[in-house]
Amino acid sequence: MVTTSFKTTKSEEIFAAAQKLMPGGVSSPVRAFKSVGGQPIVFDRVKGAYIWDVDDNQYIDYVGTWGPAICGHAHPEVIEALHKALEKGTSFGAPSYLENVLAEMVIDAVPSIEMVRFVNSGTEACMAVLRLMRAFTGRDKIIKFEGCYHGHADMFLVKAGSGVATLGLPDSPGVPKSATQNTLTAPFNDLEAVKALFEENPGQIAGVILEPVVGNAGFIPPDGGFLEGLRVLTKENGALLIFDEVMTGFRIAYGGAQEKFGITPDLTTLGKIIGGGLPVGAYGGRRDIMSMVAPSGPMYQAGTLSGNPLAMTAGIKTLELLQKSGTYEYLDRITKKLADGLLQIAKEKGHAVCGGNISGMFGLFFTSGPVHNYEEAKKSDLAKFSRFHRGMLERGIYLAPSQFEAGFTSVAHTEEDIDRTLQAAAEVISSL
Ligand code: HOZ
Repeated sequence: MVTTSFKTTKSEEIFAAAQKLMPGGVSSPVRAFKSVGGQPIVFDRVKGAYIWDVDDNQYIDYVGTWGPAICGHAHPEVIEALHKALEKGTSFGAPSYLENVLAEMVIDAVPSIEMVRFVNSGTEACMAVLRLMRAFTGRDKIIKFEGCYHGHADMFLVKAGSGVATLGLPDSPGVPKSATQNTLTAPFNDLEAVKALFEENPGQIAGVILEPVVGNAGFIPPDGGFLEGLRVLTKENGALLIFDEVMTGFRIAYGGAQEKFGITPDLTTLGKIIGGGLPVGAYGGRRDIMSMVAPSGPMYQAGTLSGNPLAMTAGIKTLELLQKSGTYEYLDRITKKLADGLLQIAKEKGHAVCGGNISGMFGLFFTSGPVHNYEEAKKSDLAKFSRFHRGMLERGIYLAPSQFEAGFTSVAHTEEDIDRTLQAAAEVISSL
């Protein structure tokens, strides 16, 4: 049932003003609702599994600030820890003990990480790891996968996912050819294509970088044998394997995709959850590779706010909360109930759909699928997705405003939240 109280008057006013002040009225493109259409929502506050807009509409939130809110928004223990940390100041620009604590937690959790460097975003982590893989191997070329998104640095804006996919943009103007001439691409889940690239570029490829579970082209899991195959191919060719676990790290398992699938890359990038909702990123990996990073070694990378005490504090508390037994089993259970439920409802109503979940990450495509890569994801009926998105929004369910973004649950989502979501989906899907 559409809530009669669904009004967006204040959102409209604020967004209209925002458009005169900021490009597209936003600080990051996808949230402008361009691909789904309709009035973007301007938010006021968050708590647990819920988010409220400036018109006081309440939504069950499956964006979770794009992943970090895995314990639920504004968890009281995170807020309390932040209050205490705030008393000591907001930035040191110098070493703090908090960095040791979070570094140790990350190293203990993530199989590939023996040393870690904190930065301020996933984009920054991926930029640094690119330089590092080139510095370590003395090679310039890299392989990335179509639809994978590794932040907005020039070298990665080739067949990129997330906002680039959402807006259907060609590779961005302003990126010189020289910046991307060493970026080779292959379809996700296509080992033969990767093999061919290695054969065509012998001794020239520094590394292969991927989201081990794609979240930036919608939700696309790896086929059986794909990650294993990449591990073998990179080793055979003297190249590094890099998992971009900005989304999957601490989400699909405490130790990320590498723990879940038992494949250990050489380097890993992280972000989102390890900052507990504050801006953060990190990259880490084998000690011999990380020792190349300045000031240990010659590969330069730096940041004024890196290791920020507030971000470290929120990250530490969030990881502590995730260590509670049953966390990932719970996430898996409720997210599976949601993903399976959406599929079942849509199929019963005769729609071509596919999708799934791994622990607290999920997705649904409006195509019969299965979807193994970005080309197949693009076959999804985007107009139908837009109508689905709007219908859900009007019923108090906030989904990512793009077919090409994964959904996220949190431990704060209850069975009742999932039931309410499925009830709303049944109404919306009937009317699509
Ligand atoms: N690139 C992020 C999602 N994959 C953030 C999008 C946004 O904040 O608009």
